[in-house]
Amino acid sequence: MSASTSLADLAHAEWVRQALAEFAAADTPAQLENAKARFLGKAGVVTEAMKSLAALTPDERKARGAAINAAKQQIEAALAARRQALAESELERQLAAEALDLTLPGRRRGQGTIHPISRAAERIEAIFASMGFDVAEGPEVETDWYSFTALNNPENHPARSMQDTFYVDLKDAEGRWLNLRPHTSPMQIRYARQHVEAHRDLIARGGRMPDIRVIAPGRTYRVDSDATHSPMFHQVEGLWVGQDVSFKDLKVVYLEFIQAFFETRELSLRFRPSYFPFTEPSAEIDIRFEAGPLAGRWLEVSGAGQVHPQVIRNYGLDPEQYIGFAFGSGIDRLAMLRYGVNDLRAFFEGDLRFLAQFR
Ligand code: 2NL
Repeated sequence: MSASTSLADLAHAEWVRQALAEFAAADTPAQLENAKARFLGKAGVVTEAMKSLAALTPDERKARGAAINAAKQQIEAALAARRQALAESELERQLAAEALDLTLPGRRRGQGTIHPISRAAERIEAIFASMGFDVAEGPEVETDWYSFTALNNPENHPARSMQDTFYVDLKDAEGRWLNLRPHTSPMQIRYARQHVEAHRDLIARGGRMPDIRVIAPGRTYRVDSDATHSPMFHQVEGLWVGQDVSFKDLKVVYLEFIQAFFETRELSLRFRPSYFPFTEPSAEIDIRFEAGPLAGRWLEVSGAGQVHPQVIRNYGLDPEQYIGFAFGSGIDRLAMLRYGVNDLRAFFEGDLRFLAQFR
């Protein structure tokens, strides 16, 4: 090996040492690429040395070329190692910056609640079910016969007028406009007629038909809108028909219901004479809390009465043999009293600040 070759080897070792030092000093990918250019770029030390090989003899070129290549490979290896080290530390930095705080509570989806009117209705259904009443639900769009005629409303009764009842632009088989039911009584009529039909043979043989005991809760509609009336409201009607039921049964059932609904025995009932076309005699039912924030005032909560003989006939029964008692209460009003709500409209505006209070 010639003397010049060993000297050149020394220079190559020095390039490698220098390149390693500059790569190590580079803190960013950009600085590293600049350092790389000084050694491996177009005008870099290594590239220039390669170009200078052309002037050498074949032997010198072979020896020198091998030495340059060896140095170039070491520099490239060092460059690759430093690139990877910088990439890894950049990843570490990013991971640290974007770290998740796993101790933070998760974002929960807001939980829905049962609407207070639905809650009141469910409570009413459970209470009457516990006293042996069936729950009947049915159409909100009704025929004239079920909403009015079957309930003994005279042909000219104001309830039938467009000032009081919503009509639908469709006619029934008798050519009369369909209505949005102004009470849930039509469902009581449907239920009673089905019950009678189901026991037709028994009744014809003079047998004893099982009593009709049913409540009909649901949406009802009247042309009315202010702080205490909504054009859509909720009603529950109750009906008990049998061969030996009496006004006493109505009183006992209603007292039991209202005390269970308000969860207090410190509650009295008062029946005041009234008038409805479908009951005779008829009464308004008032309640009075004997304790609590509402104590002392009589509050009207229901209409009631003995089912009119004509309505008994419309069930398909003989009013000489069957007697019935019925009541109708506003669910919205009961819910207002139960939950301390003073404006009926709050139930129907869909404001979550109001509704979320009923969790
Ligand atoms: C009221 C009055 C009442 C009835 C509803 C009824 C149902 C049938 C037969 C007889 Cl099928 N009566 N229901 C009876 C009396 C009063 O409601 O002002 N409710 C808020």
